[in-house]
Amino acid sequence: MQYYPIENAQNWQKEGIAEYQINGTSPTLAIINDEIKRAGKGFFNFEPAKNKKNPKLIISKLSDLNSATFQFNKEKIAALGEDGFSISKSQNSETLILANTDIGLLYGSFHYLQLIQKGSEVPTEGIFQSPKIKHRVLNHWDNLDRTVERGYSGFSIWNWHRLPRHIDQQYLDYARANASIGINGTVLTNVNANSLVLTTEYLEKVKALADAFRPYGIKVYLTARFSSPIELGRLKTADPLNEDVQNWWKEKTKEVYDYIPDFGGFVVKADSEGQPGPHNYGRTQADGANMLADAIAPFGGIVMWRAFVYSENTPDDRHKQAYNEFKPLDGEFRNNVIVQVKNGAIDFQPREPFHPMFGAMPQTPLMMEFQITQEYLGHDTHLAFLAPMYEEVLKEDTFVNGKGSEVAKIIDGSLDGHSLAAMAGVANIGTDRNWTGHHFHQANWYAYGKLAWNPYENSEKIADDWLRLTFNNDDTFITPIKEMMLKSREMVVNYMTPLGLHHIMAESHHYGPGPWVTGGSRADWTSTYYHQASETGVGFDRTNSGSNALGQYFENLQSVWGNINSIPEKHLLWFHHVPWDHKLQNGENLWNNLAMHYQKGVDEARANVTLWESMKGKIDQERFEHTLSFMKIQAEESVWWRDACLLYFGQFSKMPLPSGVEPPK
Ligand code: GCW
Repeated sequence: MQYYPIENAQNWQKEGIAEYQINGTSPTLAIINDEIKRAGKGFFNFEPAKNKKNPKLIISKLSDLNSATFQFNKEKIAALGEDGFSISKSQNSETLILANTDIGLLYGSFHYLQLIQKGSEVPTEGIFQSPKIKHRVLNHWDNLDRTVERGYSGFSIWNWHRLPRHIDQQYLDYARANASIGINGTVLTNVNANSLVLTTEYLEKVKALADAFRPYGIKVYLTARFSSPIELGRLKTADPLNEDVQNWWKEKTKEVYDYIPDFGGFVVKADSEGQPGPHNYGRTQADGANMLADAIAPFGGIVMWRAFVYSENTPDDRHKQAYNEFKPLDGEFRNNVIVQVKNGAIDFQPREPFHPMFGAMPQTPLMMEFQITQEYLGHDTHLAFLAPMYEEVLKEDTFVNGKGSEVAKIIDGSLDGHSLAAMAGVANIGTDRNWTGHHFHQANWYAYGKLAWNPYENSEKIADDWLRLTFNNDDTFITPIKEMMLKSREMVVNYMTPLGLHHIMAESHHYGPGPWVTGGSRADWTSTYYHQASETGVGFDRTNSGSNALGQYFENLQSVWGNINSIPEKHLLWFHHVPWDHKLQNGENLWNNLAMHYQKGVDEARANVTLWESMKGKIDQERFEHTLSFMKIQAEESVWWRDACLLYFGQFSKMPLPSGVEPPK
């Protein structure tokens, strides 16, 4: 989107945007026009000419094109639906960007400009794309005072004080960035919600944002605090079965739609970490969700009801709680409710097995919630390219309908025939000049968008494209740095939580190591709960000799994961309590393996610094230096993680460090 200059451009690249035609007029088409002008200036330092006699680029909705003049596959394009587009060559070798809607054209135009930047020609068979997931949303955990929960890149970009009258350029840049990767929804507010956002004063502000985002195809959503009828409506209760409460939500929803006729819907976190919810009234999650669903249904909105429900009153393994609560409700939700499930059962760890709810509720559409912000992966300073983590989960086979029942098929609705499909990513952006703190964390925002559009996309392609669009097209830079990106998440797993360890981060802020943390007010808010280290071994027994969380998965997985010798080692300590001297596949015992993983993570973080230093001169000085300083922080802190964890666990294993592992200082 920077449209940096293209050196040694080929003719097709220049001619591709030199003269163009856009059929029709609308705010969205005006944005496309603006992008083409920007691209011409940026790529080639010229001004593309519009509506010349024989334009080489034609951008048009099907309904605005004279099919007698051009040959194209009408049915195929019509089948691409609302957001899809095609890019192809006409018989006279014009490039045609065609779609059924203006938003489809916007996506197609961005795609085309990205091809030009990367130097990739439109293939002769053309490009036909449409998103596999209808609602592709960012979740901002942004508070109204502009702090951001688990946000590490400055403050919230929503300047509520200046809204509604001032529309900051940053909002438009944000909308451009999202549209360029297919994101079509934004939940403006934190799931730990403040009911104030539903007041008339705030709705005016929300409307201003919605108006600004509309031409970019981005719908606005809000988090709804369950107790709002009490806080705003002065009712005595928020019981979802109470008629006054139901009416209050109906009225409120109508008001929201008066301001924002295409409002997307509500996102709700209830009965979790102190948030109010239907439990307060002895009601179920379905009762709560359906009440809102009924209020919003007449306007075409949806309810994204989060499954991140766990409570101190349930002494059972936290892993099991959401499944236990939601599975019995399968089939009880209204058809405009989608249940929003985190990728894993605990909480956005560097690695988790997929959430057992995927596959367990065939009658209910389930959406994926990924975290883009790196709450548990070193915040903004540690480089971790997250596409491989997202891809790993999406590709996991749940076996619900036998082999081939991957999580991605549940999310896109294809496995159970649901048309309501969505994906949410907890945003990592803020007021930092580069949006995301670490320059490379822009890649995670990008990757999220790409996987929401197509959950079958692969990480390698995402990294390759992102690097080429962001830095340059120089393979001596792209090849090694792409490899570095692709390995970076595993590197973080190695120096933080190898072999299935989890939630051993320091208390509250979750940044550094804290496997010793016992001081939380709740058993499940301590680290020792999750690793269970003792002289007998380490790991959480979730097999049938322990909590049997494993019983929530399908048969094939129960038998493979239930066996200490056949479970993939990456999940070993998640499901098993393993003796220190137990031999793993490489013939070394558990302790040695643990130590070697930690050392590997450190070695890789250090090697990244050296590699990056060798890239000096290949990209601009500013981003080079910024990234280098963050990588040095990461390398130093990987040592901190290794030393802390090995010193801590070593008290239990009482074994010496294997050769090749540096002793802690
Ligand atoms: O990951 C945990 C975070 C909380 C967050 C919660 C959630 C918004 O530590 O900060 O609250 O998850 O997802 O609701």
